[in-house]
Amino acid sequence: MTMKAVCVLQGEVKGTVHFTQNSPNEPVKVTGEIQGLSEGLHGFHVHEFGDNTNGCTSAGAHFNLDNKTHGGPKDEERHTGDLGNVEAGADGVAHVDIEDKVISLVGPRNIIGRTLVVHADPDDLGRGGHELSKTTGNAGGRIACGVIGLAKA
Ligand SMILES: [Cu+2]
Ligand SMILES: [Zn+2]
Repeated sequence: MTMKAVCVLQGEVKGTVHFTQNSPNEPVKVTGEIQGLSEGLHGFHVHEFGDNTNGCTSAGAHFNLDNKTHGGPKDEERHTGDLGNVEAGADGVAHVDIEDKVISLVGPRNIIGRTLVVHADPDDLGRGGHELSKTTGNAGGRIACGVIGLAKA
């Protein structure tokens, strides 16, 4: 049974991101477009709470089911919600096209009801040597976010 979810990102930049998972054991496909970004890489994560009452801040830390340290999406040691970066071109548009095996749309790794966040700066994937590298990737401010909701399959 295919599951689908969607997130409308709002803030300093705008975008729409779609999530599709064909079965619970298959990766989640993350696709979409974000507009208004500065050229280059921007940290892209699922944060733990679907709470935007105080803007993107109330979404809390990175969704981290297994109590791991921050990393890149291909790393063994990563937060559940660590999706790495999106990359905007000179036109400020990032075309999102990610497949991830750690997040899910069902079960304990379910991201539905949590918040997707886009950051001002690149996520250093835990390797930057900054004091924040191992918690946030030193990705800077939260320039847009949105709650991930169930979509029509
Ligand atoms: Cu984040
Ligand atoms: Zn993280």
